[in-house]
Amino acid sequence: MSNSKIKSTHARRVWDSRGRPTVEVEVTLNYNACGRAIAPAGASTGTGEAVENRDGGEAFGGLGVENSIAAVNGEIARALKGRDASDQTAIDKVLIDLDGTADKSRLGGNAMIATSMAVAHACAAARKVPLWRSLHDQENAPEPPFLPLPEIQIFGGGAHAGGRVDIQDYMVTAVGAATFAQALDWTADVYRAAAGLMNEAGRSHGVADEGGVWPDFDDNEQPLDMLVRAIEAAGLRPGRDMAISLDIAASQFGVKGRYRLAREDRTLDSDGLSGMLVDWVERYPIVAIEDPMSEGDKEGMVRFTWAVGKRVQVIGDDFLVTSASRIRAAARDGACNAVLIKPNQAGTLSETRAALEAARKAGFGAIVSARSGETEDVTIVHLAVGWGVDQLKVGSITRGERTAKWNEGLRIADQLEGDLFGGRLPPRARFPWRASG
Ligand code: 2PG
Ligand code: MG
Repeated sequence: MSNSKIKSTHARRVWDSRGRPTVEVEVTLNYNACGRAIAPAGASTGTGEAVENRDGGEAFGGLGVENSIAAVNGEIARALKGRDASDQTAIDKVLIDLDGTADKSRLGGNAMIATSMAVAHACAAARKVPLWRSLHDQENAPEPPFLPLPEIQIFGGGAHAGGRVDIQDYMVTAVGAATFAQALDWTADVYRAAAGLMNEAGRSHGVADEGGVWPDFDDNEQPLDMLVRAIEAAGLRPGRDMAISLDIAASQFGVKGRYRLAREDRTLDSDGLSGMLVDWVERYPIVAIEDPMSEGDKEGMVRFTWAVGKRVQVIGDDFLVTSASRIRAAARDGACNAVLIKPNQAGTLSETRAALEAARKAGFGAIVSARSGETEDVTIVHLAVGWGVDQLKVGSITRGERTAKWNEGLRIADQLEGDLFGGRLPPRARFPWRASG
């Protein structure tokens, strides 16, 4: 298609939700169809992630992105000019070859993912369809398309809340909701209830990095009690309507099988941490646990998955870094049963898609996820719908960079026939604990 040839690629510096610079890329095709995307940024990053290109030096505390922008406006723009934007795999291969490193450190994962996503947006614009539809059509994905089940933060923690508690994300997921809109309605009720209860307890001190209520707790378990109380106060049944989901982000407080819970002033070994989490699974309505062990603790992951993998999703984030080969290895080892899919961990859309494919082949659950440093960019919502991914994680239900995504989901729901989880299985049936009865 001549109207899908790339005419120009342009980058500019914009700002993320932490007030840090990031890269926005605009790709324009012949006949002027245009696509735009912004790179997000993590705080709790896995060591195997595509590396961001940050300038260092004085400006913006070393977090400047002038080198990334120069890379896009210079060599990337030259390499993409005249190429067919509808061949995403070929475009991404150009970027990967041009970068020439294993970790994308030369051009920068931030420059590369923003470019890769902008190309997909431009292509959808040329087709005059929303990105989700453009992706869905190319996939030959099953009809009808459906909305993902949200996983939404109520309390932040860990690296997203100055280490106030050790665990990073205390989330809820509306396993009993009939529609995407209802899942958001219920979550908003729980958020309001949780904020109110914290207020009553004199523990209300604003919000954490991803919009969750600030975690003023005495230990790492108190937030779980508070979540159950908030779910009940919202008139919902814990475990049936609304379940709990956790991101332990254990790489943040564990090295070499030693896990330091600073909030509780104690250090656990791998089995000790695993035992604590298994105990929580027994006593709370938990359906998913992400990164229960640190990224290097494969044996711990295997033992934990063996212990509870039939009852909960054991999700690899830092552990798998959206890498198809790591997912295949984890499947062989039995080290997880689900994976977080973050485009900027992989660095290009094609590699993100390949990770999802590997997850599907392995029978893993998949959750498309935002980063803690986000913007108004809504690409991930389109990826989840277009690729037919069951779940979506975007932080909390407050703050513009989060609501941009949830609200885009509501718009897509309106474009689909009926507000739906697609007439597919009720969402709760997708969790192992339901599948195994
Ligand atoms: C995570 C994400 C989102 P970050 O760990 O899953 O919560 O955080 O982007 O900081 O890695
Ligand atoms: Mg995580």
